[in-house]
Amino acid sequence: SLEAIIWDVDGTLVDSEELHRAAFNTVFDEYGLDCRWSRKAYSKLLKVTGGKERIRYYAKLSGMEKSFPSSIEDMHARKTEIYHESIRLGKLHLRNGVKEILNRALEKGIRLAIATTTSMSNVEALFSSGVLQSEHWEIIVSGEHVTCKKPAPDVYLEVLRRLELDPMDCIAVEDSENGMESAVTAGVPTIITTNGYTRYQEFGKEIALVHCLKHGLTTLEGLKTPITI
Ligand code: XBP
Ligand code: MG
Repeated sequence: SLEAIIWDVDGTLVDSEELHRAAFNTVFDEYGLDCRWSRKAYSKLLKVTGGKERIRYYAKLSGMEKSFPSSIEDMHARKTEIYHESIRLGKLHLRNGVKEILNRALEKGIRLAIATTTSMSNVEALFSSGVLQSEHWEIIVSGEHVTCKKPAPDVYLEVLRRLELDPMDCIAVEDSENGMESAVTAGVPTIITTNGYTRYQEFGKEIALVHCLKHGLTTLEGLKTPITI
């Protein structure tokens, strides 16, 4: 039986990648760097998970390493501040249908957990702005809690360890190839709900795929065992 739903944050609970992109671009401006991530460029850069890792990868790729600050940590900390400020301004909302699924799950006693690449402080920003309610989330594992970020299975394995559940008694909800690989490698049946950035990624035929969650988790096409919550 379904005991827990494990959620990705970025792109799944909230359509946050445009806000992350804007925060990266603002920090590049503040550092006087002549670079700007377009939507097209960012959709490729999303293959690299984690903001710091993404900046480092780009600096190398663009041959601009020397122009980038020696502390990518500091630069990324500033990006996080900018991102928090935009959340405080009310720029993020739950994706369509998510609220209903969360409420339904809670009514049925299904436990809720988060497995994310982003930082704990970014999850907390969603709590303090009221986008998510902290009391609903039993377990939260973020990028800084594990050695390897997605697509490695570490975040999911840690969530499962803390839930003390078998992966087959859970489902994961993800939006991207990297997220899918992480969850599937940990053995968790996975539902993909795509967004503008991940719509054209390759998920494989065995994966349950929906383009939005507004019909809840009951009507997912392609799910071998329909989930009725
Ligand atoms: C999300 C990410 C994150 C954000 C930026 O991946 O890749 O890196 O884009 O977050 P997923 P930080 O949804 O698969 O967890 O800058 O805080 O790292
Ligand atoms: Mg995601």
